[in-house]
Amino acid sequence: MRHLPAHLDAPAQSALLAELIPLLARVPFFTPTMPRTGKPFSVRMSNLGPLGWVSDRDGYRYQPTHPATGESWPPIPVSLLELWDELAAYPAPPQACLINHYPPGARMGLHQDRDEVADAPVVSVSLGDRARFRVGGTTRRGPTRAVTLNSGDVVVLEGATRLAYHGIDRIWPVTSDLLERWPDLFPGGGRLNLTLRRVDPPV
Ligand code: MD3
Ligand code: FE
Repeated sequence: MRHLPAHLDAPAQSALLAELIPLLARVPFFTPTMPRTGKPFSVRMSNLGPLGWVSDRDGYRYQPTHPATGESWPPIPVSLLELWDELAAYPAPPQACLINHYPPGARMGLHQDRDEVADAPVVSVSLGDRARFRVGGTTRRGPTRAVTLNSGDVVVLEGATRLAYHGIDRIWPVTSDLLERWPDLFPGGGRLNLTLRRVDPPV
């Protein structure tokens, strides 16, 4: 995995977040639930692009519309498509930008991302509070290592790490003031993570 600390400087982070705000008014955060059990995630989600990742009692899947409103996901901003072109070295654009919001205290358990074409990278952008990211190998057991992700950090998952187990152990509250400008949208601040994903093989 390639970790690019502070790949986005503070003005670029603000500009990106300002672009996302009106889009999030069209496709508000929803609370995904676990397949079968219906247990809610502590992370809230939305998506941009032709496809969005959703999870509910029926399972995980990509779909073209918001699970609560039925609205189409808005297009992925050009700035993020340019980031993909700069870093992904993949012959097709991303089809989904999953937006995760971690309120203070939210976590994401160890998992693999296996709902996409496996040979495309995933490009991740962190905004807001600092997080402890954990990444292991391609089995659930075995050693893991922790990586601190700060606002503006970009991570590129490619090659062997693309199918690695990974998760977010914790968010350190009030370690960034970026999300404070929109308290109605981000009560208590927290962290945003954007992941650019290619779902289908290139046409
Ligand atoms: C490592 N998100 O949305 S992003 C997810 O910070 C997810 O919100 C985390 O895991 C977050 O599925 C981590 C970085 C990331 C994304 C995909 C990966 C790391 C990965 C795929 C394989 C290995
Ligand atoms: Fe993941």
